[in-house]
Amino acid sequence: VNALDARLSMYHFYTAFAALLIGGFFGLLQTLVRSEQLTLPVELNYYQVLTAHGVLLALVFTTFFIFGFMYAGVVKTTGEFASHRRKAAWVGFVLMLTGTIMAITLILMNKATVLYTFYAPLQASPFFYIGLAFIIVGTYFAAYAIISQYRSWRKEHKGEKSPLFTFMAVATLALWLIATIGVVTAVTLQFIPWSFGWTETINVALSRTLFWFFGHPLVYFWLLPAYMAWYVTVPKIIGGKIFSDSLARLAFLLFILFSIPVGFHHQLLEPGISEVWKYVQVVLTFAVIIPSLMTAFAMFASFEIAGREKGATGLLGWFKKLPWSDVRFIAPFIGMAFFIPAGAGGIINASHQMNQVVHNTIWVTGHFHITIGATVILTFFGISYWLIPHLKGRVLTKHINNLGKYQIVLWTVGMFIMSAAMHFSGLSGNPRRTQITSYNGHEAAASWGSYEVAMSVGGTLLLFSIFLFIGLMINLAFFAPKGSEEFPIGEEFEETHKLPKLLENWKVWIAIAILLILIAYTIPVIDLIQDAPPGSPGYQFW
Ligand code: HAS
Repeated sequence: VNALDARLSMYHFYTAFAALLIGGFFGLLQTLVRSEQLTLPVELNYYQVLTAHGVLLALVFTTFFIFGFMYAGVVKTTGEFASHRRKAAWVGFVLMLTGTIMAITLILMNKATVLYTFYAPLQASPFFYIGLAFIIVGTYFAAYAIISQYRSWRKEHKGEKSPLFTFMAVATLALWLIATIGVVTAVTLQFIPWSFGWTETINVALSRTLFWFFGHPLVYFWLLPAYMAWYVTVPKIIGGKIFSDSLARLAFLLFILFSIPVGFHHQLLEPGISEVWKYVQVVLTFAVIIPSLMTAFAMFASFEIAGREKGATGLLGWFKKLPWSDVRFIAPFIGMAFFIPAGAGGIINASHQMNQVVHNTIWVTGHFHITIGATVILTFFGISYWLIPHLKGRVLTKHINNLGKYQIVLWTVGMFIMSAAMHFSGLSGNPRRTQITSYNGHEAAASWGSYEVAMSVGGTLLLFSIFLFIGLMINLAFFAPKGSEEFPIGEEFEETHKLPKLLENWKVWIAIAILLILIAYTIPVIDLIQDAPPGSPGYQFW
C-alpha cells in the first residue's frame, strides 16, 4: 500500500484503538459495579458508562477499524486511490471523527444516556443525534471513495473478474447504504425534531422499528470485514488456497438480500407488530444463517486443502498442519471457533418461543460478546498484527508474534469466562442493562452474584489484553525493525478467470433486496403509523 493511502488507513486505526482502550475500560467498570465491587463516583452513573462503552466499542471502534481495513485492501487489490477519492475519504474521516467527539462529549456530560441503541423513549440532547448524522454522512464519503474506485477499475479491466477483496468491500457497503436508510429516517424525521422540542411526542414503536431496520444489518457490517479476512487473507497465511471465489461472492450477495428484512427478530416481544410479520421475518432470519454456514464450509475446505498439500493424511490430519504458532492465524481461528456456539445462540434468539426465555436477559449480552466481541474482534486483532507493520514499513518480529499469542489467549480466556457467565445467568432470568443486582433476595437471583463476579474476572482479563494489544501496536507502528511485511492475498484453489455474470450484476441483487424489504416492512410500517392512537402520550404519526 502506497504511503498516502497507508496514512489514511493508519489514522482510522489510531482512532479505533483509542476507542478500544477507553471503551474497554468502561466495560470493566460495569462488571465491577454489577458485582458490587465498585460504586461509581457521583459524577458518573451506570447507564452513562454503559452508553459510552457500547458506543465506543460497538460503533466507533468497529466503524473506524473497518474503513481503515477496507481502504488498505481496496488499494492493495485495485491500485492507489485517485486524489479526489483520497480527498473524499479524508472528508469522511473528519466528519466521522467530529461526530464521534460530539457524541462522546454529550455522553460524558450525561446528556445522551440513551444506550448504544439510542431508540425512543430514551431521549438525548439533539446534538447527540446531529453527531450521529455526521458519522453517517462521513461513511457515505468513504463509501463513495471505495465504490467509485471499484467502478473505474471495472471500466479499465473490461471482461475481467474484479478482485475478490474489493468486491466484498463493495457488497458490505451496499448493505450499509441500504441499512442506514432506517436510521437516517429515524434521526432526521423523529429524533432531531423531538429532541429540539419541535414535536411533543414520538412514535416509539416506529422509532424502534426504524432502528432495527438498521441495527440488524449493522451486525453484518461488523461481521463481513472479518469474513473478508477469513476468505481472502487466512488461506494465504496458512499456505493454502481460497476454496472457491464464486462461493465467497455468493455468500456476500446473500447477506445483502437477507440481512435487512429481519429487524423484527429484535422486536419479537414488542406489541404493535402482528405475529404474521414477525413470522415472516423469523423465516428470513433463518435464511441469513445460510451464508454463514457456507462460510463455515469454505473455511474447513481451505484448511483441509492447505493441510493435504502439506502432506496430511487421514480424516483430520490436516488439522495438525495448520500454523499454530502464527498469531496472524490463531487470532481469526479462535474467532471462528467462537462463532460456532455464537451462531447457535443466534439461532436460539431468533426462534420465536425461545426468544421469550432470553429476551432482555444478560444472555443476549453474552451472545453479542461472543459474536462481535470474540469472533469479529479476534479477527480484527489478527489483521492488525500484519496490517499495521505492513502500512508502517516495519515487520512483525518473532518476539511480538509470541507476545501477541499471549494477548490473544488473555482475550480468549477473558471472553470465555465473561460470556459463559452471561449466558448461564441469563437463562435464570438475570436482566441485561440494569445496575440493580440484589433483587431483595429473590430466589432466582440467588445464583446471579457469583456469575457477576465471574464476569468481572473475565472483564479484568479483557482489559489486560487490551493494554497488551495497544502496547504491541505502538511497537509495531513506531519501534519494530524496518522492513516489509506481507499483505496476504490468497489465490484460488482452481483458478477461474470467468465469473458467472450474474454474480457481478449488482442491479439484480439490489432489486431483490429492495423487494424483500418491501415485502417484509411495508404493511407493518403502515400499521405502526396508522394504529398509533391519536393523542395518546408517546404516540403520534412520527
Ligand atoms: Fe445476533 C441480538 C440472532 C449473528 C450481534 N446480536 C444481537 C445483539 C447484537 C448481535 C449486538 O434473533 C444485541 C442487540 C441489542 O443490543 O439488543 N444473531 C442472530 C442470528 C445470527 C446472529 C440468527 N449477532 C450475530 C452476529 C453479530 C450479532 C454475527 C455481531 C457481529 N441476535 C439474534 C437475535 C437477537 C440478536 C434474534 C435479538 C435477541 C433479543 O431478544 O434481544 C446468525 O447470523 C448467526 C449465524 C452463524 C452461524 C455460525 C457459522 C459458523 C462459522 C464458524 C466456522 C468455524 C470454523 C473453525 C471453520 C450459523 C462460520 C473451525 C473450528 C474448530 C474448533 C474445528
